Amino acid sequence: MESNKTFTMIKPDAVANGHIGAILDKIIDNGFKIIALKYTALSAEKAGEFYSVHKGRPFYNALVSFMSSGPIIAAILEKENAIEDYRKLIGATDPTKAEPGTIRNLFAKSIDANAVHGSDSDENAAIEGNFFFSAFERF
Ligand code: IDP
Ligand code: MG
Repeated sequence: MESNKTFTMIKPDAVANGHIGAILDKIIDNGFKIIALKYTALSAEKAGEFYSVHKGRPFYNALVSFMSSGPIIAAILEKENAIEDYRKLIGATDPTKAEPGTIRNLFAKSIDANAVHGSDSDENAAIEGNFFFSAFERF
């Protein structure tokens, strides 16, 4: 299991609000190398599949609907200690609790529209990266 990669999405709110460039700059400035990148969109079915671990939670339907509401950026990032460092860079799930200067503090409006996704484990980073990218799309 690789421990130097994480998977991220720039969510529909941050894309719609014009933050793609600023968020990618922040990712790169913090020492992450982008090894895969795409501008795409999730159907409701695909969003449901991606977030199936949250099925049954009260926010699941709203999450699926929000994540399929517009285009997203998907990316695989590489850095030593990637999972933990990226979770630190994005900040808490609820942006009102995210540390100043974190991506969610700067760009997120609410707990459901919270600007970015970040993997929570090496295992999930691999699953989530494989959900979006083939071997030919990684550099
Ligand atoms: P994370 O994105 O910080 O890892 P998770 O607990 O994995 O947070 O939840 C996945 C996503 O589901 C969150 O990013 C957020 O968009 C949404 N979510 C989580 N908890 C809530 C909630 O209590 N209300 C509304 N949406 C939530
Ligand atoms: Mg999570």
